[in-house]
Amino acid sequence: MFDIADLKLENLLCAIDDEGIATVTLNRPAKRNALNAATIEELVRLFSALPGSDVRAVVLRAEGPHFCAGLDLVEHGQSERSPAEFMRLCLRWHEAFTKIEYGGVPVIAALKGAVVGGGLELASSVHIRVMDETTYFGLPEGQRGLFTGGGATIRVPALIGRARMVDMMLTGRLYSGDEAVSVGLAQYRVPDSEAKAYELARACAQNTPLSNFAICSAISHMQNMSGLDAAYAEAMVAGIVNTQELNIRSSAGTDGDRVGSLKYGDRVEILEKSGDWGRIS
Ligand code: 1HE
Repeated sequence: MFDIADLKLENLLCAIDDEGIATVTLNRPAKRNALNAATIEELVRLFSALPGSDVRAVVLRAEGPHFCAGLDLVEHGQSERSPAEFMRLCLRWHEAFTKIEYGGVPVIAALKGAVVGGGLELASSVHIRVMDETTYFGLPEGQRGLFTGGGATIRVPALIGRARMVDMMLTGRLYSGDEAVSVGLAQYRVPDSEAKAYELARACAQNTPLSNFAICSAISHMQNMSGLDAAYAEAMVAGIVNTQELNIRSSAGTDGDRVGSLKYGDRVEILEKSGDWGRIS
């Protein structure tokens, strides 16, 4: 396991429990967790390190009542960035969010309050979004004379479609409540988004790391490919994942209680994982 202290985090917190669940906290509540350049660099460092560690799932949460207010507008205003400087900053945002989406470790966001602008760009890079009653989503860039720079043009239409994103940016439309779930901005809406995020993280952590790696990287990669290339890549990934050796009790063969290795096609009734018994099919 890597040493979190080596990452020297100031705007994020990270803690890893005995089950391999990492809690990553956006920790600038006084600034509504606005993303300054330093926070982006910390996200890059942290999400570069987590996939190679023993971490099995990540809960991304925030201090304070709001998940994330997007780009740090104060820093942006004071920095007087040139076009080239802001372009390079956006590339660092892409680096951070690509690490999250393609890292191969399930990341579940516990959302609350404002998930706006770059906050929505961050949220849309995770694998599962859980919202509570206070959560709302917006892209206020259009009203502020800005444009998205952290991947919204790629990830948000993938969630809700191009027309809804254009509407959000042109008119400042916000989504909340059941509507946010029905359009695809969140997969779950519950009273306590953190409790649900941990429940989901523990469930994901029961899967084999190799399956999770494929689910949390290959599916995204395949969206970038032609259908023909994606089919080829899927076969390659399945070749690796579906022939992995598992510690299982299989009903295949004559010995229904056998503890042994799973081969693709075996009918598996129970799988021993972290001391619990779960059913897979
Ligand atoms: C900030 C930021 C910020 C708050 N950058 N400092 N994002 C936005 O357009 C959203 C801007 N923020 C808001 O709309 C509101 O702050 C919230 C709805 C998120 C929260 O409202 P509220 O009433 O709880 O807080 P507040 O009083 O507005 O702000 C509290 C403090 O947070 C205050 O600092 P203080 O030192 O005066 O106490 C605010 O300045 C600070 N704060 N939001 C910096 N965003 C790669 S391109 C991405 C492009 C974008 O993301 S555009 C969207 C930008």
